Amino acid sequence: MISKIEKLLNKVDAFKAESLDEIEKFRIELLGKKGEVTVLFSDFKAVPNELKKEVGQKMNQLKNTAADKIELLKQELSSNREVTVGSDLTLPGEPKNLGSRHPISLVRNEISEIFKRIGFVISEGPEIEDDWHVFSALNFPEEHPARDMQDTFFIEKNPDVLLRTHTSSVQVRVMDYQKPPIRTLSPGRVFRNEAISARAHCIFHQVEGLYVDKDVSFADLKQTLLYFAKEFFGEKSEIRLRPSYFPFTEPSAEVDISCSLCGGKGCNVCKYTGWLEILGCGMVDPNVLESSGIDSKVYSGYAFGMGIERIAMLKYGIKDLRMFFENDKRFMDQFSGNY
Ligand code: 2NM
Repeated sequence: MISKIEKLLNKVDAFKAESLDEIEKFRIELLGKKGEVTVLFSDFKAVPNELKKEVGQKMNQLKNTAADKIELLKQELSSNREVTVGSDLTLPGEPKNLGSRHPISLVRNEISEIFKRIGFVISEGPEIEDDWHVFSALNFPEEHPARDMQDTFFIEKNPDVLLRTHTSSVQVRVMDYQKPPIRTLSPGRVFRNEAISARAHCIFHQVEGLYVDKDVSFADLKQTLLYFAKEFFGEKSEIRLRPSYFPFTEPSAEVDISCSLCGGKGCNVCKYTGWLEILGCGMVDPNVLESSGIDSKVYSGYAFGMGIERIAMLKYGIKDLRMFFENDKRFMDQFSGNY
C-alpha cells in the first residue's frame, strides 16, 4: 500500500498539462469516483490496525498534494491565457485609491500656512497634561468651573493628571523654555467633558496663537486677525471685536468675521446677522507671563484661539460635527484631491 502511494505521489509530481481538458482528465483519473486515490481510500479498511496511522497520513498527503497540484496547474494555465489570448494591453490599468486628507487636517494645514507666512512657528505638546500647564499657569482661579470633573476629563483619580481642555498648555511649555520674541501657533486635539451633539463633541481641535515681545499691542492683534480673515475667508472679509472674558487674557475679545457666504448681507448660515463668530483673543494677562518667568514690565503679548471643526463646517458647509469623527467613506471621499 505504501509503495502504491509513493508511486502515485511521483505520478502527481511528474504531471504536466497543456490544457484545462488534460487537467480535468487527470483529476478524474486520480480523485474521480473510481479514481486511483479514491479506490485507495476504500481499501483503507483492510490496512492492519498498527499501520493505520502511517498509511492514513500518507494517503491524506497524497490527496492534498494532488488537489494542490491540480489547482496550481489550472491557475498557471489561466494566467498564461490572460496574457497570450485576447487580452488588450492598451486598456488603462486598475485605478489605485490613494485615500484623502481629513477635512480637519486640511483646514488645520491651511490655517498653519497662513500664520507661518508671518513668522509663526508651529509647536506641539502632550494631550495628557497636568493642572499647572492647563489651568494654574494660565491664571485660572482655584474655583474655576473648568477645573471641575463636569468639564474636564481626569485620568484615574489623580486630579493632577488630565486631558488638556485647550492647546494653551503647549504655549505655556513654549514660554517656559523660550525667551521672547515668541511667535507660535499650536494646533491640536483637545478634550472636554461635554454631551455629544451636532454642534459639540468631547474631542475636538483647536488652533491657538501666541505672540510675546517688547511693545506688542492690541493694534498688532487686530491687524494679524484681519490678515488671517482675508487670507482664509477672502480679500473682502472684515472683522469686528466684542468685549469678552478669558482667564488668560486682559482685555479679552470675541472676534466676528463678515459672513463669506452672503458677503455680510445676511443668510441662514450667519443667522441673518452678516457676521460669523470665529475666535477668541486678548492681551496675555501679566500673571501668565510671570508664571513662565517672563518679565511683564518688559514684555507684552497677544493670544488667540479658534475651533477647527467650526471653521471646517463653514468652509465645506458641513451641518453636523459628528461627521468628522465617523470616518464614513462616503463623507471622506468628498475631500479627495485636496492636499
Ligand atoms: C483663546 C482666547 C484667548 C490663549 C491664551 C494663551 C496663552 F497661553 F498665551 F495664555 N494661548 N491662547 C487664548 C486667548 C485662547 O481661545 C479662545
